[in-house]
Amino acid sequence: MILDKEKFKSDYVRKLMNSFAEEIEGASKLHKYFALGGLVRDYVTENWVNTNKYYLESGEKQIYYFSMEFLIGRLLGSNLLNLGIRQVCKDGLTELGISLEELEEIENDAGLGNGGLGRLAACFLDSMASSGIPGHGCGIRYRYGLFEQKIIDGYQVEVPDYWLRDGNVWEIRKENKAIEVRFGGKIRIDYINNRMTFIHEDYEPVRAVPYDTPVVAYDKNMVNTLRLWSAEPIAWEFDFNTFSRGDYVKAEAYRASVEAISQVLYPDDSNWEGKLLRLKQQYFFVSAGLQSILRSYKKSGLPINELNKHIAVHINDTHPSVAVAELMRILIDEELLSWDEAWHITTDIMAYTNHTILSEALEKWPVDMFKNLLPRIYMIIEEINRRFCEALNRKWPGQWGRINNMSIINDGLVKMAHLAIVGSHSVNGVAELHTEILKHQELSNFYQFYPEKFNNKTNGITHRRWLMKCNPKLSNLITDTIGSSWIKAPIELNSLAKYKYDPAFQNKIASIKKANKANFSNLIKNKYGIVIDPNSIFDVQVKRLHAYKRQILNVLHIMHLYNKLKENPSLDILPRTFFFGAKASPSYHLAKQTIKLINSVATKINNDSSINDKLKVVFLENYSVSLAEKIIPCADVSEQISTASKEASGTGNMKFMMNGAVTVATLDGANVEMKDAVGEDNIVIFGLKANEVISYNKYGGYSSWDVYNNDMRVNKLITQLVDGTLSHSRAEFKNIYESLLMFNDEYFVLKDFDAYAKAHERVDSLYRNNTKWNEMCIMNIAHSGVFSSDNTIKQYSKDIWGTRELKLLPEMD
Ligand code: 26W
Repeated sequence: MILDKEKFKSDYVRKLMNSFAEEIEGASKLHKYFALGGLVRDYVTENWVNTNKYYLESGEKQIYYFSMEFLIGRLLGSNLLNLGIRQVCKDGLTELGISLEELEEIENDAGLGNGGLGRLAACFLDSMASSGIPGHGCGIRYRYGLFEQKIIDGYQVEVPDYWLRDGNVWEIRKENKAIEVRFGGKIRIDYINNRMTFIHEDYEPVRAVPYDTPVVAYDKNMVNTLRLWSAEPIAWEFDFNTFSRGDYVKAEAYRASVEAISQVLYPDDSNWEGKLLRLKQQYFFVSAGLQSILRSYKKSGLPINELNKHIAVHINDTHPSVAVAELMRILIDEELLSWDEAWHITTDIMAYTNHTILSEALEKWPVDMFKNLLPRIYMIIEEINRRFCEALNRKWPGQWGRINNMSIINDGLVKMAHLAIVGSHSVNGVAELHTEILKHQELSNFYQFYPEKFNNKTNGITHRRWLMKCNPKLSNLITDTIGSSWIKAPIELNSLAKYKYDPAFQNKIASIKKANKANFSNLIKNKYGIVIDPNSIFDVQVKRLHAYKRQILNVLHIMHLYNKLKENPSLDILPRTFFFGAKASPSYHLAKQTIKLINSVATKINNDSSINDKLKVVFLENYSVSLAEKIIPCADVSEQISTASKEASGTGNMKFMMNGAVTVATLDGANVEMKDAVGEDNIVIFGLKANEVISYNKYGGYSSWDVYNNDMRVNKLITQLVDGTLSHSRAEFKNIYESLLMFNDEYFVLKDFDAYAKAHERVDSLYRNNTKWNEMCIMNIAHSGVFSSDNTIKQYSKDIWGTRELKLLPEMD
């Protein structure tokens, strides 16, 4: 948008006045932030209204991305960037004596996600809008996001993340768009007008109220919508005179049970109550989302049997897959279509992405729980399954083992991944290797039955947040060097490859990294009191804490470097600072122990002056989107070291690459494609291959005791876990010790140790050659464009959704 500085200044002063009855002099930072956010929102509303109107009137196909998680982070900076008004606002604010950067830091992260899956959903929203695709998000407005992590005595302590405490300037509550969602009760079957009719009785109603957040396109007049649902009790008239005390207690219990639905992201689901709540959450937002889509579709006057021409729904992992049955319910019970018509429309609308092969993420629900909570939906799933099993039996007559294995309902469980596959026309993995593993291992039966459904869509990241916003110096240098066309066509970053050998360009790249590192070092000093050397190699592993991601391999290797330095204090290794950032799921004991291990190693090493500051270890508390934006632009080395075959794709790997880090990687997930893009000279690959891991898992042949007995470095490291070197309590790291030895090292940490140590020796020697290192950084940036989520989303749009990329909205009157 075009905005003049003087106009901005007067708009801003007025907004502050109108919102808080304050002038700049007396206003708090919070109020200054809210005035700015509110003003930016005002600037987008007209386009937002016009976009919605256009979608409604034109019948343009729209895609709804259903996801339990949207890990958005902060919106002020990215909205200013996409609107193209960041500089003018910054200059205007400076003249008013306000620092834009300070205001940006006030915004609470919208942390409505755990990790990659939720962040991918947020990148996709940005890319859909910026590519002109009519696409919206649908999810839950959790009152509490993922917990805030505090590190106390080296342990993770979880604190509730009440991100809405100060209010949320971006969202608009749409009271008039509320929907009723029904739980429990029973189904009575009746014949009305000769049609079998299913009547839902004695159910518990829940009111779903949408909160809409604008999703602003980059340099386009389109604004899409992220709609998050909040659960509230259906209003009831409460009258002390007519209600007895018992009624009051009942009403309060109802209110609490309803509000619990949108209270918190991932309530602990290790018990029945937790599981039930999670299933309730899933049906809640899916039902509200689909009902509201149908309601606005019907407003447009288009016929119901053409729904699939105008609407697509994406199922982000198995969590929202109850959407298949809910859409069937709406089409059959409410729109009175036949089963076959409804099934054709439903499967044409639905598409499913699988994000992990770890079985814990493939949701399964006990039949009893499911039937009681969602009686009509359960009936529909039974019928879908009956027809599906019949079709299987026609293809593979009498192969009961296989049919049972593929059945949606089996072993007393409803298998949501199976429902998603059967009810969608597209099933995709998130990196080439992952999709191959799905096709030939995890889902091979389904692939044989439905080969046409399976396809790959390698993940991506929005280069607007993960380069332009988080690393403005680098972004400006790129534009100064190759022009600005890469911003709209990130693949054109590859023009940078020409400058690979240009010493002047190399120096500029190196000095930007250095400046970023120096800034971050100051931040660390102020926040943690740890002094780090900005000239040391910044070696970073930030991601969820999980055994398969192998933070343990990294920390064991750091201990190994420390052991070497203790043996030989004059050992010639380049100074390194190792950064970790990771949250562990509150009930995941081994993961929490790993955090304590990292912190114990940090304490030991950082306080040992005999190693001359050659090693430093920093655990960054409360890893989040905003912290990622700070650390990624300063990384020299990116650690992507999961056990091959286990990481579906990874997206952090791409963010580091785009900011010019060199990746130490196993051939897992999207690392494989990163290697192909950048060339094997510009990435450091090590370790077992996916097929080797799969083969060990199937046929055996690995014993971690062998490594322990034969490699004395490993032997010493394992011993140090339990001999008091790191903790007064020898039991402190017992579970880690046992997982590596007694349970035969499920993730091949010890097996890959030697290869990993050698990979790091290579890093050390590559870094010594400044010129070579800078060349590698340049090549990584130059070949990262293919991993822009704009590229990914265009493939989804073309191959799966059938949506169009609109250039601009026509001007509306
Ligand atoms: C309790 C069910 C459950 C379990 C795990 C829900 C969610 C998860 C993860 C947080 C899912 C996740 O984030 N998967 C990641 O998805 C990314 C986007 O596709 C991939 O890049 C990562 O490899 C994958 O781990």
